[in-house]
Amino acid sequence: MGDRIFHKIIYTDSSESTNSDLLTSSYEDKTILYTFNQTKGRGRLDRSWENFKDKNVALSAVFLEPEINPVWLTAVFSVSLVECLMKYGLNDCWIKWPNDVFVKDCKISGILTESQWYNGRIIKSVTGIGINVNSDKNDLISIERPVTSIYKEIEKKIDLNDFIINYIEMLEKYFKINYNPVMAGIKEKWMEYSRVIGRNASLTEITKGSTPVFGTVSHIDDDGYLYFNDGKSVFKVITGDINIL
Ligand code: BT5
Repeated sequence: MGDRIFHKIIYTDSSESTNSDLLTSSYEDKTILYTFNQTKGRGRLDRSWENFKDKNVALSAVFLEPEINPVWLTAVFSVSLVECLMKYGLNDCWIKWPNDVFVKDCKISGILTESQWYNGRIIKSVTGIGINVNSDKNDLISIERPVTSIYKEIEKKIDLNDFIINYIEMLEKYFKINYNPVMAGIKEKWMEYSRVIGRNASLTEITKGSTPVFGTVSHIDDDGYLYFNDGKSVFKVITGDINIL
């Protein structure tokens, strides 16, 4: 099976944001940093990600000069999570393109990939995932949208350290195969778990104040772009908020 992809796995008692830590400090390539106490988690734009101390997981990995399009980092993180959740007995897990994992109608996880560029090249990408593991109804009620946790779904508390080990094993499995997610079948799995292909959907740019366009999703290409047909033309997007109608 060869060497491990993630050479260094670091636990920290607390972090404002594991993504920010990896972005602003010098860590070795493919270091993982995780905590159960993230205090200022970030989503896309200036959205926040709630952690709930010692109940949930925040994990990020750094990729120096990544050999692959960073969109596949997001894809590997989400496919790995869906398969990990299935092992814990959760049914009906799916990926809401491009960066959320859902159980039925509820968000259980969000992923954020951020990159730094120099001279037209990506010198560093950081992918971070927040996963609701043991948070209960009373915690989650503070979030303004339908959300869930593993605990809420299976009514059993999970050992967070075991969960981290299982999740990293899943990441290893998918990153190991030639470090090429397209080759490794990640694209197929991403499409399989993304319930958007062929569906009627609305698509909203993530910039503030934008209005949704309506149409259907045809496919995702090898660069991770989603193709959207609004009835007049087919155009491709790399990010956005998509909602199945
Ligand atoms: C995301 O953004 O969902 C990406 C979240 C990434 C968090 C990880 S944790 C490790 C690493 N370090 C960081 O600082 N960030 C990453 P977005 O698609 O923009 O969604 C953000 C929205 O998700 C918020 O506006 C809330 O509506 C919702 N949300 C916040 N906390 C949540 C939670 N615990 N569970 C479910 N939904 C949540």
